[in-house]
Amino acid sequence: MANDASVVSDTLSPAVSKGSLADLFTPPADSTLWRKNFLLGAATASYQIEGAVNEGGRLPSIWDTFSATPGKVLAGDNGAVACDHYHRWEADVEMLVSLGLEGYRLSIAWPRVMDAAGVPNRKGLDFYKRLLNRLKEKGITTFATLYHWDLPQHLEDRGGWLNRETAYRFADYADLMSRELAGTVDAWATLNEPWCSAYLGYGNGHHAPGLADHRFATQAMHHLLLAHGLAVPVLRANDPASQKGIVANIGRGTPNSDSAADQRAAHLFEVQHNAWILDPLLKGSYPQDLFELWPGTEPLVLDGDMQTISAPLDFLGINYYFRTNVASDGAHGFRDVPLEGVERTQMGWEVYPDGLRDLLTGFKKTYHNLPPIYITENGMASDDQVTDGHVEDTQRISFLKRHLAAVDQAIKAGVDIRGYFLWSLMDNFEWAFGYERRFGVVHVDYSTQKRTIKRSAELVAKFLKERKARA
Ligand code: IFM
Repeated sequence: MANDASVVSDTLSPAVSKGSLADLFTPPADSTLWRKNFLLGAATASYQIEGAVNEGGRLPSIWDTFSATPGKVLAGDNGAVACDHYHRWEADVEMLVSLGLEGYRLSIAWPRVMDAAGVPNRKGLDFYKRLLNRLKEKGITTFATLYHWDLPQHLEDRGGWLNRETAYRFADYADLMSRELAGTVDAWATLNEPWCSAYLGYGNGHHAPGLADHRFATQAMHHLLLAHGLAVPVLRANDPASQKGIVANIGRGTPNSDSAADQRAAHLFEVQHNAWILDPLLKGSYPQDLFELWPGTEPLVLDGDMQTISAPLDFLGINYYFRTNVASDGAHGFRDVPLEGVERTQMGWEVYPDGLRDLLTGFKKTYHNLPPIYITENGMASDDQVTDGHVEDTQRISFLKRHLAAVDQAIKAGVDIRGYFLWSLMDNFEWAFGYERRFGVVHVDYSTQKRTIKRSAELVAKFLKERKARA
C-alpha cells in the first residue's frame, strides 16, 4: 500500500520538544534565518527516489544503463525501486508537511514524460501534475528541476550531450513541461549541476554515460549550457509567473602552501569547478584559464550561443558540500592534497562551512549581475542507524547549524540569498555510491520502505515551528 503508516512519527520526540537539544541546531537570535521570508525546504531528485523505472510508460535513462554495467555502482545497486516514491508520494508529501518544511525541490524524469519522437506520455505527466498540485494545496513552495542527470537513453544513443541536437530536444521537453505544469511550479531550474553531467559523465567517467575525455567534457558542457539557454525563453513564455534559473554545484579550492604555484593550482581548481559554469552564464564567455588546465579542449561554439547562454536569470541555485586542498601538479594543473586531522563525512568530504561563505561573497565581487541565490542543496552523508525508533544524526545537526551560520554571514556581507534546501529529504540512491551513503534527514529502510524521521529533521521542524509562532 502506498499510504500506509510508513511515516513513523509526525510529532517531535520528547527530548527535542522539551528543548534540551534545541541549541544543537537553533540559529542564534540575530541570525537572518529567523526572517520568515527566508525559505527553508528539502530537495530530492527523480532517479534517486522514484523507482518504478518500468512503469507508466517510462523509457530507460542513462542511469538505468550505467547502473546495469558491472563495476559502475557500489554493490551493483540501481534506482529500479529506490524509495518507491512513485507509489508512496502522498505519504512523502504528508511527511514533508509534518516537518513544517516550506519548500520542496524535486526533479522531473525526462524519460517518464516524452517518447523518442517527442510524443507526450500522459501517465508520466499526470504523476507530476498530481504531485505538484498536492504540494500547492499544502502551501509548499515548489522548485522543479528539468534535468537532474536522467537523460533518456535514446538520446544518448544518438550522442547524448556531445550532440548539439540534444540541446534542442531539451528545449522541446521544457516547452511540454511548462505548458503542462504552468501555475504549479514556483521556480523552474533547467539543469542540476552541469559540472557533474559534463565532467563526471564525459570527463572522468564516474557517472553515466561513463565517457572519459576532457574534450568531451567541454563540448558536453557547452551543449548543456546551450540547452539551458534555449529553454529559459520557452519557460518564460509558457509560465511567466514563475522564476527561472539553473543550479550549479560549487567547490572551494585552497592552496596547500603560500607558493605561487600552489596559489595558481587553487585558482585553477576553482576555475574548473565554478567559473567553467558561472562565467558563460553570467559573463557570456568561457574562462580562458580552463584551457590552460586542459589545453586544446575549446568546445565548438556557434555564433549567438554565448548570448543565448547568458540571458538574465531570476535566480541561481547553489549546491555546496566541501572544500579541496590542492597543490600544483608540477605541470599546468593541480592535485588533491587531503588534509590530516580535519572533520569528514561518510563520503570522506571535509566539513568546511567557511568555504560556502567565502565562495558566495567572492561571487558577489566577481559577478556584478549575480542573481538572487537559493542554496538548492547542502547536507552530508552519515552511516545512520535506527535505534529504538530514533536516529541520532548528531554530526548532521552540527553540520547544518554551521552551514546555515555561513549562509547568515554571507547574507550579512551583502549577498542576496533567499532560501536553503536540505539535501536530502530522505536517504536515497547516491549515484555511483548506491544506497550505502545516507544523505537524508529522514531514514529509509530499503527492505520495508519505512521512513524514520532523524533527529536533525526534528530539530529543523522545531525551529520552523518556533519561527512561525513569532510575531
Ligand atoms: O546526491 C547528490 C545530488 O543528486 C546532486 N548533488 C550532490 C548530492 C550528493 O552527492
